[in-house]
Amino acid sequence: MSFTLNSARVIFPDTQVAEAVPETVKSFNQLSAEDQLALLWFTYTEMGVTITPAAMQVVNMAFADNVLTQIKQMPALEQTQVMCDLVNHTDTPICQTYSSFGTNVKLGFWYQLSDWMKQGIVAPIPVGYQMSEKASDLFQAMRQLEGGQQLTVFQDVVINMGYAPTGHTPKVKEPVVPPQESALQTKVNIKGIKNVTVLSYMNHMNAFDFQAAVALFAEEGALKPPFQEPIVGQENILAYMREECYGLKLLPAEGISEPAEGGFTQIKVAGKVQTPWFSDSVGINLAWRFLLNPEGKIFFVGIDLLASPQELLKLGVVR
Ligand code: 45D
Repeated sequence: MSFTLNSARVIFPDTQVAEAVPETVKSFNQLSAEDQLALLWFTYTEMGVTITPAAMQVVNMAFADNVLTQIKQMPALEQTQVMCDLVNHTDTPICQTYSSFGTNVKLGFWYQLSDWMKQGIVAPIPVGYQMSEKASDLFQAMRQLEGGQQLTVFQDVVINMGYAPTGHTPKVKEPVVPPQESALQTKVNIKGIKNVTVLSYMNHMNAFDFQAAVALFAEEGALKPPFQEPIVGQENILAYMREECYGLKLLPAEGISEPAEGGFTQIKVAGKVQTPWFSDSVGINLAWRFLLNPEGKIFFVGIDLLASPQELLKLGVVR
């Protein structure tokens, strides 16, 4: 018997995933636009970590310049309306443009607005805004989440704002960034793992050498990001990496490797990832679940957000 994508997805079934994230996003989406904006704003300003302004340099903000300038010049009420439209997925030109941005441009867009809100250039959340009871409860729940989980909620919410007509707006094409020069490249050490494919995956990702990382996959290999469906095939994975992975720092710590059916090998690695937005002030606890085919190519890798840091330590015991 050989693996299929469906049977590959469920390797290491005991991995405890941070289900609190999709649950929070779901309750969040049921709130009014005003409540959503206020709740995000209160959580964001309370998090106690600030965005690394240098992160904006790795983002192609030119794509958002027009819209940002437009918003900047609006009267306050209109500015608030634009933000509500984005949350409500209203069909407006700005919402459509927003939907065409890649993840980092969307995050950068809100970062710019938050900066202008602090400076009084863009309408802020009204001081003393009273959230509904539901929103206040969710705010308490958000506060309990680990930093990395809060960030994932933010990212998820921000990605889905705006209006995409047929559910599919053509994405703006961002330029391809060259990999880091080899002199600057670092090599990871993963306790318990000597597998060359897995080590090379981590090293290539950290060097932003996505072409080399994708070459480690089988032709029809798949990569499953947290809370998303798998991305299948080298070409699609490369496009995804170019859009989502620039500036990420993978910090794998420990792993286990064992034989699986049909000459395959399954390897689970736990560790952290840092996003360029917050560099080393937030570590996101993750696991990578690799399934390598008999040729040593990546047939499947699932990336999961872990429920708790304890999951990092349990590795050898629970799988
Ligand atoms: O007024 O190996 C609000 C893969 C609204 C690839 C706002 C991966 C109100 C393979 C929005 C609050 C990618 C899967 C204003 C690994 C309001 C692989 C502003 C994993 C102004 C490891 C809010 C990578 C702002 C992972 C400015 C898991 C919010 C990466 C900004 C995770 C929020 C990255 C930001 C994450 C959030 C990044 C910048 C979770 C960034 C989150």
